[in-house]
Parts: sequence; structure tokens; C-alpha cells
Amino acid sequence: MNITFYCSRRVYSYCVLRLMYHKNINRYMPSSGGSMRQYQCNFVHMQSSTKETKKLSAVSLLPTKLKEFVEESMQICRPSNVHVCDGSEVENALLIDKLLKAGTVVPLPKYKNCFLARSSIKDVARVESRTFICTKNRRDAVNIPKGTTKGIMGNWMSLEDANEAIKTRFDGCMEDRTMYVIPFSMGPLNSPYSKIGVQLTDSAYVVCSMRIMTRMGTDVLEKLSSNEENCYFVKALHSVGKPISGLVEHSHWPCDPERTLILHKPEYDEIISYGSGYGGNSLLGKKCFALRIGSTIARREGWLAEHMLILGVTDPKGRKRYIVAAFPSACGKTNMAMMKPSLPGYKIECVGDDIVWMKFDTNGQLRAINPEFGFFGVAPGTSQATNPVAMDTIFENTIFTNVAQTSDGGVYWEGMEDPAQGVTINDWLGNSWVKGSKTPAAHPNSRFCTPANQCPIIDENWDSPEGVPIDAILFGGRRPEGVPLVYESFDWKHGVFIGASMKSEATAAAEHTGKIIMHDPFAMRPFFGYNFGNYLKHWLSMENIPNAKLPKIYHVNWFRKDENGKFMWPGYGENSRVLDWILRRINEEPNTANITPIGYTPTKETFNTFGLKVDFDKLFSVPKHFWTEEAKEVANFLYEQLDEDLPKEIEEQIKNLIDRLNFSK
Ligand code: GTP
Ligand code: SPV
Ligand code: MN
Repeated sequence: MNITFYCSRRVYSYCVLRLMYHKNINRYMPSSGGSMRQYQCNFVHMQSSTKETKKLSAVSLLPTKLKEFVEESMQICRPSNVHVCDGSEVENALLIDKLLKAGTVVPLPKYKNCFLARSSIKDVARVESRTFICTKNRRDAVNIPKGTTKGIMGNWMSLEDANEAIKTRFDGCMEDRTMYVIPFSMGPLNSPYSKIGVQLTDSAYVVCSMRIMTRMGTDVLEKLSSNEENCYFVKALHSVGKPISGLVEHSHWPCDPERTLILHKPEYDEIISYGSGYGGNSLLGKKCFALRIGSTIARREGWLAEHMLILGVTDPKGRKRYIVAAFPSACGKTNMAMMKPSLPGYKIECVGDDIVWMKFDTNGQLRAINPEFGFFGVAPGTSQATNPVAMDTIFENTIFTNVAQTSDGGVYWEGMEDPAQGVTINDWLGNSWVKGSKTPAAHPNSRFCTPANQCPIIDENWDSPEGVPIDAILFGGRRPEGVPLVYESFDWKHGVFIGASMKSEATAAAEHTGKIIMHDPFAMRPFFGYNFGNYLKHWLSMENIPNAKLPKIYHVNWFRKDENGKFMWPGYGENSRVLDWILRRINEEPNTANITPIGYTPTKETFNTFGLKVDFDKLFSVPKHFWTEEAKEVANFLYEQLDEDLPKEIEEQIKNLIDRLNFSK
């Protein structure tokens, strides 16, 4: 039997193995490979000697369930080509070459294997208003607000409307394009915490980015086909889209902003994303899978999928702890995860910077994995002074998007050290730019996409299938006023209430404009996959897990400002002082806390401000007037948004807070 394969080299070897398995063949003779997508080999069939010549595509050899998904999607999207990705270096090089030719990326010769992509100006961030959870019943997807209040915790769409929207958008959208089949794993392939997904996309940029952000390629295919009876994967269909007019505005970055739609069907574990090639809209393993679909799976299976960093912190005595921290988008997760501690004797190691999957194990220990494989981090503000570890990570094998470019083949963004004399800058749109210009050099949501294992302080257990043990959970946000640097919850229920009460200034990570302070419970407002009331109940239910050792819960705020509008706290590496106090609390050191109406705050004696010029009392003050208003506002928000969905435990927490404030001085 003589067979021609249309695939790349690693998929080819995978195909050969599968074919041998299925056709009961136990010997084959490879003939030399042709071009990238054409391989031939002669199979020697031991049962019969009949020779047949067949053209076979890599798709037909995929595990049945995956083959069906690909074929159904091919019928709808009608691509001119299908490419099953193997994740190899060779494949990546070919795709980068294609992107270079199309002008989607340009090389950055100053660094090793780095590229710069410039997106369409209409496609620069997540679009929350066009992101929907699609379920049979609305209340499964979103909480139902009181009366005419507009719900802000995600959008719902009926399955019928979703299917109609998909039909009108995807029909023939990949004509003249290649459909890439990306098999990927969120989490180490051999971890019980991990899950597999397959993304179909018509964007080579997305393939190259998914290769950095996830464990992608043949190993995943092999895992899927090793257990065909239980071949489970999350289905993710993505197209950058084609405008109705047929006119593609930027040929190097096709998209359809007018009709962009990001849909999730948690009852089917499906993601369908149309019209955008940027970030969380298109790298579907990230927010769509690991958080929205992930949180619904987590609820079903009794674990947590959260918008959190994970770091390991070792104190001067050599005691190591792991903590997780939930801050809204562009509020400091990557920076904290890679912190260079200012306190002597401390060591920080990075496990993850954006997403955590965690579960109480049979011993009641909370364990966490980072489901991702890379960092998709905010570029502006990253410098040797603020995040030297990131600076040591990102100048190799990195795809930058929407940063500025320097004439010596490098990159530039706001906050970064100035380039050498004589070096000129082109802004993210490609126009010549000088310091002091009214417009920024880099887009505020410009990002680097870089492999996690390049981080010089990556934790030795970051890839470990059993995850790392978690001892503390932090919540935080950008709160210019009233909110102390750090406080600790009284107990688990109070901690859940603190998570529910989170607020933060809007950032450029999504389409919100202005510095309005928005509610962002658990830093998950844009990422809930199901009813926020049920999400709170799920968090509260962790108390009922037999022998669960519930970690302490904290709220932190690096962004409090003084009367002149200046940050009161230096932040970044100095945040290690907050960790120092948290570790004292975990280690149950005596006399470490003052009781305030909102929780425990540090005592002056046990919070290390040595060498810093900060006003401790101001930094930790809990102004009664501010907090009385805050409590009222939060109560109002929770009652109005959640109405019938508000858990009674949270209602009790609201009352307790108001009581404590009333009785306080
Ligand atoms: P996403 O990737 O969108 O989820 O963002 P993130 O939470 O990882 O935020 P990131 O660490 O990228 O920080 C976003 C911005 O906040 C950057 O411009 C940082 O320079 C700034 N930032 C981070 N930590 C601090 C801090 O401690 N103090 C101050 N003032 N700014 C900070
Ligand atoms: C965020 O917005 O929280 C991000 C960037 O981490 S994106 O991948 O676009 O969601
Ligand atoms: Mn994020």
C-alpha cells in the first residue's frame, strides 16, 4: 500500500503509527519526504500482499471524534487547505516565514528569534461586550439582576441565537485560507489537573502564539488517540473573519470588528470565536477555555479555575510557601509573579502569571497548577527598574504585538529605558514617533508572548503534574482611595465576601475607557462561565470539603494615592514587605495584627518599612466615612446584581460589615 500524507513531519510519524495500529500493519518502509506537507511511505501489510495506492490526508487519521469536529468545521468554513499542527520547530519556522511574507510580523534583529506584529487598530484588546455564555437557561450562565438593573457579570445568548450568529459568520469564512488544527493541553500532559483542547483557526499568528502559550502538538494528538473511547477535548473554533463587504482593511491583519463575537457553550464544552485575532479573543486556551469553560468544568468537578498568578516565596529562614493572587487585568499579576524582592534574604519563584486551576487534594491541601505554558504580558511599564525578571525573559523567542519599534531592530514602550542616542522610534502603528508626543509609542494593551520556561526565576515545580501547595489567597485591585495596603479576612466566608466586593480602576485590557472604578469580583467579572451567585456558592462550599485546610485570604492594594495624586506605596519589589507580613501571619507569629472593621491589618512593629519613606498610618488607615459609603455601595451592588441569586452567607457578611463599621470609632 502506497500512501501520500498531507501534513508536516511529526504529524506524519504520528499518522504512520496510527495507520499501523488500525490496519494491523507491523512494518513499513519510509520513502523520502517531499515538501513540508507531502510525505510518502510504503506499508507492508503482513496479512495480505495486495498493493493499493491512496491519497490520504492527515485529517482522516485523527481520532474519530476529532476527525468529525474538523470535518464538520471544514464543511462550514470551506478552507482551501487543512494543516494539522505538530508543534515542531520546523513547522513554526515555516509559519513565521508565511507571516513575514504576509507582513503580519516583522523581524526584530536586535534579539534572537523575536518578531513584532501590528494588529488592526480596530482589534487591540478583549471585547467584553461581544463575549457571551450560551446556555439553554439564561440563569445557568448569568445571575439575574433585580428589576431593570443591567447585569454586569457577563452576557448571555440563547443557543438558537448563537447558532444563527455562527451560521451567518462562519459560512465560507476560510475560503482561500488554511485551517490549522491545533491540539493543545492546558496543564502538563501527564497531570490529573490538565485538560485537552483543539482549536481550529485560520490565523498563523494564532498558531505561533498558541505554541508559546500552551503545550501544543503531536504529543497531545497521541494522548487523544491513546484512549479513543474517552477521547475528550474542548472544541474551539476560531476565525479572524471576513467583513460582509469582502473588503479586508488591513491585509496583514484581517478581522471583522463589526461582527466580532466570542461565544461559549459550557453545556457542550465548546468555544466559537469570530472576527478578532487579538489576545484573549483568539488565543482560546486562555480566557475562553481556562477561565470561562474552565470555571464551569471546575464547578462540576469540585475545583476552582481562577484569574490568578502563582508564586513561591522563600523567607530568609529557608521556609517556602506558595501563594495565589487575583488582580483584574493589567493590575499587577505578571509583575508580582516575577517580583525581585527588595527585602534581603527573600526569594520569589514564578509558577504562573495569569491563570490557576486548583483543587483540595485528599489530604485537604489546596494544590494549584498553571494551565498555561507562556506569558502574554502587558508591555508598557515593564523595565529593568520595575520588572527586571521579565526583561530577562522576553528578548528571545518572543512575539511582541503593538509595541513600538526602534531603528536598531528592537522594541520600545512607555516606561522602558530610553534607546541609545541616535536610535529612532516608530510607534505601534509604524509612524515615526518622538518622546513627548501626545500619542503613546506603544498601545497601552501591547503585549509580549513569551515561553514561561525562559523566565530565570521559573519555579522548579512549575511544570509538576501534582501542582504546588497553596497557603494564601490574595485579592487586589487599583484602589486610589481608602483601601489599605493589605488586610486579612476574619475567616473563609469573610474572604469570599472580600473577593465578591473587589473593585478596580478600568484598564486598557478591554474596551472600557476612562479611569472609572468598576466592580470586578474575584478579578473574574469578564471571565465567569456561569451564574456569579452559583460561583459564590461554589467558593463557600469549599468549607464543607472534609479536612480542607482553608488558606488565609488577603486583600492588597498597591495603588492607594495621596492628596497630590501620587502613589503612596513604591510597589513592585517592595511588595515583598507585604509578603513578609503575610508569611508572619501564616506562621502564626504573635502580635502581628490589629482588628479593624474590614479585617486584620498589620501592627507597626511587625510590618517592615525599614529604609522606606512611607506614612504607615496613612497607608493602613481604614477611614470610617469612606468605608461606610463603600459598604453601602457594595451591599447595593450585590443586592441589585444578584437579587435571588445572592447566597445568604454573603448577605450575612454584608450585615456584619455594616455592624462592625457602626460600632467602630
Ligand atoms: P493581565 O495580563 O492583563 O491580566 O495583567 P496583569 O495583572 O498581569 O498586570 P501587569 O503585571 O502586567 O501590570 C500591569 C501594569 O501595572 C503595568 O504597567 C505595571 O507596570 C503596573 N504595575 C504592576 N505592579 C505595580 C505596582 O506594584 N505598583 C504600581 N504603581 N504599578 C504596578
Ligand atoms: C487579561 O486581559 O486579563 C489578559 C490579556 O491576560 S488577554 O489574554 O487578552 O485576556
Ligand atoms: Mn489576565
